[in-house]
Amino acid sequence: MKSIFDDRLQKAQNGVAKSLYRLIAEKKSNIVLSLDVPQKARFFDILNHVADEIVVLKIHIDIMHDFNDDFIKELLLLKEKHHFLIFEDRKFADIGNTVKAQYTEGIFKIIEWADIVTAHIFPGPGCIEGLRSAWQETQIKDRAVVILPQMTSRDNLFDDIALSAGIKWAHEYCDIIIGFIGSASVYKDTPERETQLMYLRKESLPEMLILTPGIQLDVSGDNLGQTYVTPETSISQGGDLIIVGRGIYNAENPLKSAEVYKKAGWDALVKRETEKED
Ligand code: S5P
Repeated sequence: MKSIFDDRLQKAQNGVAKSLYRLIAEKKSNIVLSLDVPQKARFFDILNHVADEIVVLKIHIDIMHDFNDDFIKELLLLKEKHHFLIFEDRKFADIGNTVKAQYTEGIFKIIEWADIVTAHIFPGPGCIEGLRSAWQETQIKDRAVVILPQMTSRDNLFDDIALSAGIKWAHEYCDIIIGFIGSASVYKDTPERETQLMYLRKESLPEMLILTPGIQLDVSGDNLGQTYVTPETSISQGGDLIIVGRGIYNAENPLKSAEVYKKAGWDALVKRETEKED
């Protein structure tokens, strides 16, 4: 029997995308854990509990207290043991020369350990070229970028023009761009009730992955402008992976919560993919 996303795996050019498609099928999970927890002990405690349920660990390295090289060593050991990819949500947003330095230098040396990073599209393609140039020069085998043609924050300034530019650049830089951050809650500026997320799925290369943050089962937002939809809503509109943060790490029992999100995400994905085949 064909496993989920087999066709997309065959088409994928980037090594990180291939690994991710394989992990999704093997772990039967489309969960990206957004572990925005600055205390190292709590961070690793939660990660140790939920690592088998997730396929990607997304972090913001600049929020960690007491960052040092040991943090990365410990992270890489857990990656090896539990099989997940590491995603630094850096949201690069500058000229190519600057993002190249931010990706490779400083105390974090992100390129050395992050399989995936995020980049904004508004600086133009030079931002992507800067990251790609760093990747080519360091000759690290598998590195990937996810771009943001949408966001989940209330009243953001992303529009249909940004969306189309993101889709176009993802085509052009598909050696390093493996997909998008998507948001299910924004409608396109057209009479049809089509969301930007549906359009993103329809117009982008099939092998592109769509990762959707702003996911919670029981709440619709926070008091700082975040908006949430359920895993079902996001996946039915074209999201492939669900990014879950506080819904898991702030739960009384993060493992139980991760299991609930994993089942909701996986069931919705299997339903969508099965209906497509019929
Ligand atoms: O549009 C976006 C893009 C991102 S990457 N909206 C988001 O919320 N994110 C990130 O997803 C955000 O930086 C945070 O790390 C995570 C959502 O966390 P949660 O606690 O709201 O689930």
